[in-house]
This record gives sequence, C-alpha cells and structure tokens, in this order.
Amino acid sequence: MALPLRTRLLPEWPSEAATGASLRVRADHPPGVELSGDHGLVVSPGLQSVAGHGVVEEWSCDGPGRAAREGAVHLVEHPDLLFAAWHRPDDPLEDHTRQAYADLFRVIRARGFPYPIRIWNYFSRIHGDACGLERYQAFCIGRARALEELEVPEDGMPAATAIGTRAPGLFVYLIAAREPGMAVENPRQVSSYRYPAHYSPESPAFARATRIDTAIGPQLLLSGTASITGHQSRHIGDCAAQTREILANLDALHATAGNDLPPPAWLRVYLRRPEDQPLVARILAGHYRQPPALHWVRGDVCREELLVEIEGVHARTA
Ligand code: 3EB
Repeated sequence: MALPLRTRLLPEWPSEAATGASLRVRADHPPGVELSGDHGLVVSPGLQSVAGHGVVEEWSCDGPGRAAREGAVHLVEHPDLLFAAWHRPDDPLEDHTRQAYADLFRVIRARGFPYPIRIWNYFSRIHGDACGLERYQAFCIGRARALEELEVPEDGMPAATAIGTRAPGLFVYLIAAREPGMAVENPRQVSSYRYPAHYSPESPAFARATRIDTAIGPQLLLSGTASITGHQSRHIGDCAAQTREILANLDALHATAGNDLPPPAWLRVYLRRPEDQPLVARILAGHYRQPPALHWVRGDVCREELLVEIEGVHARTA
C-alpha cells in the first residue's frame, strides 16, 4: 500500500501546525514529548545542534489524525499511519527499555498498526555503567527481552537509531503502519542481530534500512549508520576515514534497496566531537551530486571508538 507519508527538514520551528497528522522532532529544546493541536506529536529528545540552531525534522501525512495519550505513550493516529512516543526516566535502563517496547507495541497492536517502519532511541550516559555492563548493552538486553515476550522476530524489526545524549530520560518513538515495510540489509555489514556476543550479551535488533512505498514514490528510511564493516569498527580515531566508510555503507544500502530510489532528501549527522563538523561537512559536500539537507547534532555513538554516525531518508522532496 502507498503510504501518504512525507518528510523534510525545516530550517526553524514553523509558526503553523501541519495540515495533516505529523511528527516533529526538535533539538535545542528542554527534553519532553507533547501533543500539539489536533494531530501533532512533538518530540524533543534532548539533542543539541552543532551548527545552526532550530532545524526541525518533520514527518507528515496527507490527512488529519487524532492525538491521544495512554500512560507513558503519546500518539497520533491517522487512518494509514501511527506516530507514537514513549518518554520516562532512564534508570534502571534495562527495565525501562523493556517497558517502553512493551507499552509501544501494546498500543500500536491494539490500534491495528502492528508494524513499526522506523524507531528512534535516545538516552543519557550511553557508555556509563549498568551493573557491570555498558548502558548501551543494558538497553539491548531490555529491548531483546521485550521483543521475545512480544514474539517479534529479530529480523522483523525496522530501521532504527540508538544514540547517547546529555539529557536525562529515555525516549523511544516510532512510525507504525498496518503492513510491514521491507527490511534492507547491507552486504558490507553483518546484520545487527548476528553481531558476535562480545558487543552485547543480547544482540541489537534493527534493520539497516526500511523501504516503503508512498504516494509520492518509494522511500528508504536509513538507520543510524556508522563506520562498521562486517561487525567491526573501522578507522579508530580517524573521523574523515570513518565518514568515508559511512558513505560507502549508505551507497551500498541505496544500491541494494533499488536504483529507482531518489537520493537522500536529508541526513542527520551525529558527532561525538562537535569540532569535527567542518571536516565531515567537506566530505559530505564532495560526495553528493544533489546535496541533501543536513542536521548536525552532538551525539554519542554506541561504540566508544566511533566518532560519527549518519541517519536519514531517501525521498522525493517536491
Ligand atoms: C551499529 O551499526 C551502530 O541499537 O538500535 C545504529 C543504529 C546502532 C541502531 C540500535 C545501533 C542501533 O551497530 C549502532
């Protein structure tokens, strides 16, 4: 089914509400989740912009939706799509992650949208300690336990992002549909759910990208993509080389998902060190014939040695 979904990056917070059901994500705002107007879901996951303030990520539907709240879940339901966000304190992280996934799947299943097509996860102190594990590992365990209980297969998950912020709280938000998108794996990378156990006692579970059909053509929703080939981190300490490896990964995903896809409409770049922005910007500028819109944010990639991660979406912009 062709989903009535559009996405764009706006240069600043728009003065008007979206005409249809929408999800807007903003940086540089006190962390929280709120409903706006009849059918707007606004998530402020504690991101800090690096270059230029105010950029807003928008996902919108052609028709109206209905906003609602169920416990820790805020949502907007449209006839064909559902936006939902879970926000609570992040300690203890494993339990809260498990709860977040349990709550979100309960809500989306009850409303007839059992298939997430994109998920974002943010929490603080990603390299901090959680009972002898790294907090990212505790997050992976909580997610894996929930998926097991929900009987969601590891390879049934969509594209995702998991990034460490400096803001308190666990944010998990998603776009869900009535039918699944198509999971796309990267031939240059081992699937996340097949990573060797030393990265995490329970594997991550996300697709490298999700392909969907929309009313304005196919879209490719790109997971947070890092300088990893096989299952190993590459170019330790070298931000330029990491960026080039990421671009090779993104190009491989595009080639695998189909050359009928338009180029990336926008990308969000997560930088561990804000001072790397000019370097990464030069490499991106030299790579794309049609340059995508960019959002630069501070963010901690889940492996401490990785300095940069890039997510985004291939979509028609007109
Ligand atoms: C990686 O490729 C980098 O645990 O949901 C990227 C996107 C990463 C999503 C997740 C982790 C996740 O393994 C990290």
